[in-house]
Amino acid sequence: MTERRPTTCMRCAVGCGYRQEAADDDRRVVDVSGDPAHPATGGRTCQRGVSETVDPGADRLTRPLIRRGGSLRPTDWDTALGVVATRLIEAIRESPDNVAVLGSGQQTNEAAYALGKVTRGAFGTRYYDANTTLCMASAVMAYHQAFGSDGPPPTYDDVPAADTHVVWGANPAVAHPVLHSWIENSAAAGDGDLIVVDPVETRTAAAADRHIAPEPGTDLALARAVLARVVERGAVDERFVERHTEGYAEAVESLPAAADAAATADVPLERVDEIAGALAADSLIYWGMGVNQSIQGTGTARAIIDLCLATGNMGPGSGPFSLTGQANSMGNRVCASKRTWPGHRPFDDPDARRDVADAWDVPLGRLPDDPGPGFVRIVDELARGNVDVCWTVATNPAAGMPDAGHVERALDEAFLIVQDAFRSDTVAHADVVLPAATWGESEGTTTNMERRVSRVTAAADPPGKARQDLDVIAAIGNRIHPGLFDDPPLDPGAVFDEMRALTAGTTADLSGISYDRLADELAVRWPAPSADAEGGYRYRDGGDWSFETPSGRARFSTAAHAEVPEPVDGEYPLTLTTGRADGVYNTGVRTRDGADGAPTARIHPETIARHLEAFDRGETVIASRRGDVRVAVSANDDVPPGMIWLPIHNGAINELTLSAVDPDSAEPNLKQCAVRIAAPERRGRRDPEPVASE
Ligand SMILES: Nc1nc2c(c(=O)[nH]1)N[C@H]1C(S)=C(S)[C@@H](COP(=O)(O)OP(=O)(O)OC[C@H]3O[C@@H](n4cnc5c(=O)[nH]c(N)nc54)[C@H](O)[C@@H]3O)O[C@H]1N2
Ligand SMILES: Nc1nc2c(c(=O)[nH]1)N[C@H]1C(S)=C(S)[C@@H](COP(=O)(O)OP(=O)(O)OC[C@H]3O[C@@H](n4cnc5c(=O)[nH]c(N)nc54)[C@H](O)[C@@H]3O)O[C@H]1N2
Ligand code: SF4
Ligand SMILES: [Mo]
Repeated sequence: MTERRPTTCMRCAVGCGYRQEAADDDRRVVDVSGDPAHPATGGRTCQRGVSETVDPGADRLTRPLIRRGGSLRPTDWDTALGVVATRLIEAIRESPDNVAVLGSGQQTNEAAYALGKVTRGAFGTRYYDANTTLCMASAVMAYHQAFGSDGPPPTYDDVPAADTHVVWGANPAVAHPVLHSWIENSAAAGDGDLIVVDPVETRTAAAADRHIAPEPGTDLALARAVLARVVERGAVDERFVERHTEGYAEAVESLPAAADAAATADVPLERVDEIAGALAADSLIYWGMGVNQSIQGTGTARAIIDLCLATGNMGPGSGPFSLTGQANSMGNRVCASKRTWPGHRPFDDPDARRDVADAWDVPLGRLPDDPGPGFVRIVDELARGNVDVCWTVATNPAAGMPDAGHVERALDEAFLIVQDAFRSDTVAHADVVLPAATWGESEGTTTNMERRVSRVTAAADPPGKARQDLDVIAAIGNRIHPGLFDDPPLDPGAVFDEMRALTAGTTADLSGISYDRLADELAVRWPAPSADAEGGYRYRDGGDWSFETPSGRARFSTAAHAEVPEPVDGEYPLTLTTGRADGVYNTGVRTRDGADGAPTARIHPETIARHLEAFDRGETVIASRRGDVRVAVSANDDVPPGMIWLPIHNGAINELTLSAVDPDSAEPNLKQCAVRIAAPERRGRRDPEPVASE
């Protein structure tokens, strides 16, 4: 056995510190345990994180593959990269926007930074985005609009210090178990209060002091009703509002009558008052995909921020705290993102553009002028035949995106390069497959949801010919723009140094964080402008508030509730929602065991009773305007009548969902669409493609 090396769990953005151990003989990770020395999590872990890290399971990609004569066949790296480079060069010659790149919040900071450098600096395409737009973009946009900068103000230190915990459209008992245990402990202490806002009685809701169940897609109305009651009850922190905010009068002016807004959300006014009353204590409001994944995601997240501003719930033990999902979504936004340059530098700032072009040693004119239309609309460009080559890295759009049938057709329109560790649904559409290393096999850093940068280390060798993402990205980058990187294999520490230098002096300053410092301290929060600085609660310079807006004040908002993009009607009378289950991760690439395994829909017994003719031996078909999926049924009264709940962890689910996006954040409305149930009559879905023997 080798010594235990510190690393970080890459399964969710809680970012638990691990120690991992590999067997000497075959260099596999054999054991992982919580690292008691880790400053963020102190040794805590959850079962899913540990088991997925030790045994990633599923079908690993071990050799590059190339499509010949209609099937994917093994090839060597030189051939695969040669073909990739030729296709990219031909495409870019016509126009940089002839290439699309889809990245991920599951890459290390180093790989994400390198991918941004290649796509923006070597290709110059505007069609670049990461799957974080399917996930946290609405929260990011709301922070940006309200505070002038991305990322939540509070940190984990504030959880034990808060009295009221409002969990809005999130299910941390399942999705962020370690954080959930801190929330529960804090709420259980003294006079603490845990309030959950979710149409479904989730495990988090069942464990709460109060569960408030709005009509799906009415959260903005509910948040406005709460603010209206806060104002009417005279519970506004006028001193904070007066000194540190702007737009309060307009916000109040724009408020609906509390009773009307409560009725829209189908929540009794007394329950609205319970939330308003609880906010008088030090309160954290956490939120998740039930808020973000909506055409009103940004507006709702801002309404939640407004509640914190109005009640003076800013500062230690309080504030708005979005629950980031993927392990490194936060890092992806700092290192390379659709809207910003490294360090959250504004996309259209001429100085930022010059600094970035200089640092990358690429012509300024090559940097795209506009940040592109976002993940979902990029794929629409593929569907229209406007993009010749698409490269996906650590994302599975054929399954993870809304209206997946349309996405699969779009992916077939382009020459598709898939860089993945596992045989994902997207691999079936690939022209070239680049096999990547994954957890325990890659070196780098990741950034958790409280902005803490932590090391990710390799204890094991990747299987077969798989290579670390960073090396694959650099190899492609150097073929398009020679000298963009050192020759692979790269030193991730040097890439991190290049990236952190570019963040110096920005709002997301990582310049004081180095691999040496991480070896000593294990994890450090940004902003860290020097080797002994570490970020804490944001926007509080020496105790005084200074937000990153032009006025230095936080901004109130005025958005008003609008109907969901696809309301139920006579033809499609039920609302479909999709969410996380225990022990299963996102599109479920690693947990399908090769079986056809129909997903299980949770449906209220009353709804089942009303549609009995549609059930056949415990199965039914859920149909939307875009597709239909055969499902097993579990009668479940945690789900309200009129709603169908499906787990997201099956490639078929998104055949049903809707590609409408929030106009501000470009995040899709994944949480509500209209469906009906019909008697089973199966429509085939593409099975995983057999691969010629390796
Ligand atoms: N076990 C597990 N953990 C995970 C993941 C996983 O796949 N599996 N994925 C990770 C990732 S990438 C992410 S982004 C996070 C996501 O973490 P969460 O945001 O907690 O996850 P979800 O289950 O997608 O959605 C949260 C809740 O939104 C509710 N909801 C649906 N519609 C509405 C609505 O109209 N209003 C309100 N208020 N709520 C609504 C759902 O009922 C659900 O309980 O989880 C991370 N952790
Ligand atoms: N209906 C519905 N759809 C949803 C959601 C929902 O709530 N409802 N949630 C959305 C959210 S929040 C998210 S984050 C997205 C996620 O959407 P996707 O990104 O499409 O889904 P994942 O399953 O996370 O895909 C990650 C891919 O990365 C691969 N991978 C893992 N590790 C590595 C690695 O180290 N290197 C490389 N190269 N590849 C690796 C995995 O094998 C997998 O194929 O799904 C979105 N889709
Ligand atoms: S809570 Fe998240 S980061 Fe922590 S061990 Fe579980 S999956 Fe990993
Ligand atoms: Mo996510």
